[in-house]
Amino acid sequence: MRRISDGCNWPKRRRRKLFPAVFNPELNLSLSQDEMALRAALRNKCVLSGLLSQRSSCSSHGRVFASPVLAAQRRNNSTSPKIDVDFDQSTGVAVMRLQSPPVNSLSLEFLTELCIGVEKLEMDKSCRGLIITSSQPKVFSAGLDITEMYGKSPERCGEFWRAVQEMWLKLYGSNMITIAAINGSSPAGGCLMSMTCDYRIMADNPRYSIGLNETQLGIVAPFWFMDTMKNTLGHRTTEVALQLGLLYNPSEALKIGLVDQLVPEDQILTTAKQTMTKWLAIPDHARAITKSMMRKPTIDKLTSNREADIKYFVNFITKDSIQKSLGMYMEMLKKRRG
Ligand code: CO8
Repeated sequence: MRRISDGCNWPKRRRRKLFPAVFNPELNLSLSQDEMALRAALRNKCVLSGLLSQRSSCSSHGRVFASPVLAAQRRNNSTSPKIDVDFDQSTGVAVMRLQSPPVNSLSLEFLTELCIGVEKLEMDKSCRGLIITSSQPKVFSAGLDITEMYGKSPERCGEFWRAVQEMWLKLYGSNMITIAAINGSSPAGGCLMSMTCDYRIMADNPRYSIGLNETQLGIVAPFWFMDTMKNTLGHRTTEVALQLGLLYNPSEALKIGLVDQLVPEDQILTTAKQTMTKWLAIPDHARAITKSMMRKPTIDKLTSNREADIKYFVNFITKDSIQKSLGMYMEMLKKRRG
């Protein structure tokens, strides 16, 4: 294995694989000074990869501590184009707002910002809780950006899928208390993101829906999407939900345990903060170890099959028949709008 000269034990090739968008100058992401600083630190010190390795090796020991360089940088609340993070030092709770119009669909760029945002909070030992919500009206997240999976090269599809995996690994494996304040529809990848959280509060509006609807697009939810749902709902309910690609309204979602609580939309954030206070009363160390023990087998299953999962995704998504299904689905979305 080739070693790099900046003191990091990870070879450069591995770092690129773990967080490719950071190393891809062609993506031309618009970054805040904070992200630029993080990326610079990343290049120089291999902080993120180091953390990723630390977290996977010591996730059962509670929180991960940051380097002093980054600790100084992250004191400022970060605001990036697609996510807005408001960290309240006095409570130790951050509110992350997804703000990628029109529907918070998860593009490679968005996923990269999201991962950086979560990573920064994860590294801050004063941040104990994260509430994820949406700034977009009526939509929490429309799931994966379909345009990232349609008509793209296998290389680009692979890079996109790695970022999807990274988002899931970061959120499902987070040491922080995570609460999804679902203030709009949350299909597919949006539902997955919600399910990574420790607690889900949804706005009680019958127009909103949540679920893994992949089969309706002619695609198959990967095993780790399925596992996350199984861990939330149990095997039987998941089997029916996935085969039929069901989207549930808030009452139905509450009934099957896909969300934990329904509240009027204007109370969603207050309720999330109140719930967070209850969770914060539990000693962090004990709670985080418990969470890690519950989730580790599911996380390990993906981490040990990551490359195979990417290969499978790329082969699957680039098939003519699947591309045709996605094309038709996108047309249907547009027509529905018209
Ligand atoms: N990706 C890209 N664009 C999207 C997406 C999306 N997921 N969802 C909506 N859009 C676009 C629409 O096409 C529309 O574009 P335009 O303005 O150009 O016409 C615009 O966003 C606004 O959409 P709507 O008018 O439909 O907005 P509404 O507020 O009426 O509805 C919804 C919002 C409910 C979110 C609705 O847009 C919707 O149902 N979207 C589709 C959601 C969906 O099916 N997502 C599935 C994505 S696939 C996924 O997440 C997991 C894939 C796993 C792959 C595994 C393979 C092995």
